Amino acid sequence: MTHPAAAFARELIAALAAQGVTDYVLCPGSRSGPLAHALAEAASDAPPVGAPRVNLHVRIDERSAAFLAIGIARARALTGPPRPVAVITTSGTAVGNLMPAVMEAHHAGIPLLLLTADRPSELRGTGANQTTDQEGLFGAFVRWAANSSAPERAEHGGRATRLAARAVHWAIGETERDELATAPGPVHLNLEFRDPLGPDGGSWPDVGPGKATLLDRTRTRTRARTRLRTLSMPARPFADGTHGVVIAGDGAGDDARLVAEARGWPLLAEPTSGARSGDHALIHYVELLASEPGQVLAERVRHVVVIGRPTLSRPVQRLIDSAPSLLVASHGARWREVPRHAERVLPAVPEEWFRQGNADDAWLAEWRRACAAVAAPSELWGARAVAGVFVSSLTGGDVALLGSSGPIRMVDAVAPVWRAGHTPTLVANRGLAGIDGTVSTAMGLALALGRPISALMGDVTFLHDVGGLLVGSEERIPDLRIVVVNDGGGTIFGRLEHAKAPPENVRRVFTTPHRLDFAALAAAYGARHTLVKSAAGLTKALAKPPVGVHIVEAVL
Ligand SMILES: Cc1ncc(C[n+]2csc(CCOP(=O)(O)OP(=O)(O)O)c2C)c(N)n1
Ligand SMILES: [Mg+2]
Repeated sequence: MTHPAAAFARELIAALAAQGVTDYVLCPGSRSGPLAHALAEAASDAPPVGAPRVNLHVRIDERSAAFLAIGIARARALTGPPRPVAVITTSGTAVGNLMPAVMEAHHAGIPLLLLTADRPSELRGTGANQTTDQEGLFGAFVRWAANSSAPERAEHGGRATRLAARAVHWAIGETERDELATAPGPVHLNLEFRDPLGPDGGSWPDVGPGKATLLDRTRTRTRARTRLRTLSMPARPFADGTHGVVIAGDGAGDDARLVAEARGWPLLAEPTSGARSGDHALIHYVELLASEPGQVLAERVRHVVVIGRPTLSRPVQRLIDSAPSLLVASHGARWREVPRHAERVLPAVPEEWFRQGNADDAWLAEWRRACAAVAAPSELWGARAVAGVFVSSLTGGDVALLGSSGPIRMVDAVAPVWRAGHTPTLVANRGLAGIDGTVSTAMGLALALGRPISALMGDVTFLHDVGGLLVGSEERIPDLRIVVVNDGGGTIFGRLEHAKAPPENVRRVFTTPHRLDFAALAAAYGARHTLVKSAAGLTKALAKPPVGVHIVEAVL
């Protein structure tokens, strides 16, 4: 006889798959057993009749699993419409471990489906083991949360299918609310299961093709975007020849370059903007803005257009703060983080901004000259040099992940301006800029893309999520190279105001130095390890694409 829990789990997975959810990250546990059995069957070499095709990854640590899911979702978004990635956990503290990734996904606009198993309501508040208040645990960090009562024998089915449809709908940001407020994000389904939780050998249901396949959704979304692009904007938002700049933050995309070129304005593009190309993009813009001549130029700026979400440097933030006229578009998921003085905040770049104007060529030329005059500190070996070698090892089609703290800022300082259309894809968890989950995110990116990728991160960032290196013996190992900048701790704080404290205090409570043996660590996780101490050594270590996991430790 079929078990109600098992039947519900099969229907839910079948319905999610029909909605386009192909990737599942599962953590072990008993209460989530019905989902685990269903996924194991569907992902097996000989799936039962009617089971959907799914990509299954199994991880022990739920915090790492959820960041792995972020990596997978980021990879999917590089090649298509937003596609939710499911994370499955048992009850209790397992659920709480998802929170960091849920917060990042909320701010970065990444669709995650959190499927958390729970005791049935009659066992809650009775002292049952591993039972807590899971409903609503993620608070404002999820687009939608629903509790699903324990499946009953008398049920006819269909409930899991409807739940799946609504969950996907919310996760990809396709809601009826104000379009400005919608963006992909995490969704929580708290799923009660009553015993028995074991396998029942039951058959897979036919849930139909799914009300709307993701492909259909893409079409609706494209239409929505076109509509937004023609939103009525002031007929001439920028008078010809006015002095403006375009700031391209995380996730801006090529639109930022096109707008800068149409207006004839300089383009200040962060490395993960995807817009750091063409001849309007400037290098050394952070150093320029921090300098005297840069401040004089900044004072003459009339319009600041921000596309994407800039987070990396204080001089850029000051330019935004002091802009006499500020327009923001495609800023990311959470519009409350937009600077308060923005006159207009648009979900997408309006068509008018792309229309060619009569540019004041002298304005751009001044910026170019000023940037060229900023002497970039040259360095034989140091964090800048590592970033420089790392970035120059990347070519047009490459994807790389940048950790928070020093490394992404070094890349901002040294990365070239690429030829339009030849930019490597640089990604980073800039939603909340945490140093957590970075190894796992890189793993997820590499697994989902199915080709070698590389990551650059600091030593503390690496150690924070070193558990992300744990890939079980039954699991697929990605081809991933992680370049770790080992400068003996979190050195970013030494460049901030904290450095005024006595050095021994700064060391202990900010830098947090360690004595980690990275070679031993890599060996324990079955990863390759290479120690490099020079730019030439690093260049050599990066010459060939990685096979399996390869830790390149750049000791400063
Ligand atoms: C989860 C989380 N905890 C703490 C921080 C604060 N934080 C920012 S940078 C940093 C140190 C990072 O050190 P490392 O990765 O070695 O980079 P470095 O500063 O040396 O360039 C810390 C602890 C954070 N961003 N995220
Ligand atoms: Mg460090």
